[in-house]
Amino acid sequence: MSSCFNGGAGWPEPVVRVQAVSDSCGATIPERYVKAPSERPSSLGGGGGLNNIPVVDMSMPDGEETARAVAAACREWGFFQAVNHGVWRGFFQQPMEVKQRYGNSPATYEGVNFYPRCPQPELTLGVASHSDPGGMTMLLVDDHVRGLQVKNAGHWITVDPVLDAFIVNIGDQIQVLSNAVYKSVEHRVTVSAAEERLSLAFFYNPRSDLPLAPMPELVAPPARPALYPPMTFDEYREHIRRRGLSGKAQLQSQQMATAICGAPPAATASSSSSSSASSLAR
Ligand SMILES: O=C(O)CCC(=O)C(=O)O
Repeated sequence: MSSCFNGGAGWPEPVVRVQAVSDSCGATIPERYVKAPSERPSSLGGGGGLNNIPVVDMSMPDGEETARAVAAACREWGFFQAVNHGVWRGFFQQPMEVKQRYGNSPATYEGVNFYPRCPQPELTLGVASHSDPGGMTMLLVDDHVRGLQVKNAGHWITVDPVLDAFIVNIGDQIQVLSNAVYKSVEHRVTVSAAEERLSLAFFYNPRSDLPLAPMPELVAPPARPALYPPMTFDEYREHIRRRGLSGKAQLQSQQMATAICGAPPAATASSSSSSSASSLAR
């Protein structure tokens, strides 16, 4: 991946010395950060710049209704903003030893993204188009600076962040487990000439050595065969590392391999699914 702000060896490893690049940019960005016209922020714009990923109110009294709203968002968008989640109050009221358990959990990975001002934002991206390789991501973003764009029906939708919301998105591993019922959707980040931006990402990932495959209850050939072969998260990350960020190409190539080679053996798929689902739930 190459961009003004996260250049070099390829996500997920952070290779970011972006402030230095930004400080020395002057009025133009270095050639290597200029995106091909089809990848620039203006490409495939649409939706009239609407900011319409679903917003789900987590404080609704009817839990079933909340679950339905989350499920619909995961099916149709792969993204939603969770508001009234009560995480802050609930979290900080916990005893210290409980709070400490949340620090440095091996199942999570936290990243801070900093996007400095950029003199030519129309030519580049802060983060290139990608889907998240893990289970699920929760983002806290600047509520006064836009930048995150989500692909929907072939168009880039700019997210309008709601104050104190978590932006939640499905990653590739949940798309695999759900046999593509829930979507891990392409997203990217634009930069601004006027304002810098910060975001904080919490990545919830499965155990790295457990083969993940579609859950048996979501597989019903011939109408709905298993769309992905079993693969551990380590193997999947290695696959991505070799290919670099490329939108949804990683999962699509797996899907193609399954179509050519046939469905994975049922025993492997079922033996992995229940434990993988619980590890993803962490
Ligand atoms: O900064 C953002 O809004 C999104 C960052 C992102 O896509 C990522 O960290 O994977």
